[in-house]
Amino acid sequence: MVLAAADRAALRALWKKLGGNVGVYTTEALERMFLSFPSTTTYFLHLDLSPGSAQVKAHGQKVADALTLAMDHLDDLPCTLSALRRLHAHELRVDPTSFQLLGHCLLVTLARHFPGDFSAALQASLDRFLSHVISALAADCG
Ligand code: HNI
Repeated sequence: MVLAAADRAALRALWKKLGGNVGVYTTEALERMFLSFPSTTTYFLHLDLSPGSAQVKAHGQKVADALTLAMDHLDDLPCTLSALRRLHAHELRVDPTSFQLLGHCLLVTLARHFPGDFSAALQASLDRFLSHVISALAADCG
């Protein structure tokens, strides 16, 4: 799967705008996911999930760093994310639906914070990016 040049340009511009705050938004997306879709908390019972939790914030930063890494390796996502794929698929056994829920919550979070930027075209580009990441987290690295 290949992202079109227009998608890449839109995504790079958005990431530039997010700057050092990607972790802030991924943390908010996680908190939103835990509240809106409580079944997803079952993977995180060992963490403090209370509002403002430092553990959720630290986890959000890890997810943010992984997404930024993915953004820098759009042509090689399966190999770039292979260790994370092994972790999520084999050790954590995360349900594929939960990935969709986190992606959805990230879209909603970004739409809330950047309403002026969040055109349907940007939504589509972000959705394609997240679909690629989620597929890579489920696919073998050739
Ligand atoms: Ni996920 C750990 C990235 C979706 C449950 N996850 C990580 C880590 C990264 C990461 C990075 C840290 C790995 C490490 O420490 O070596 N996770 C991502 C990304 C996505 C994602 C990029 C999707 C976009 N993870 C999900 C989903 C769930 C999930 C949808 C479950 C609902 N992840 C976990 C759990 C851990 C985890 C559980 C271990 C947390 C811990 O600290 O013990």
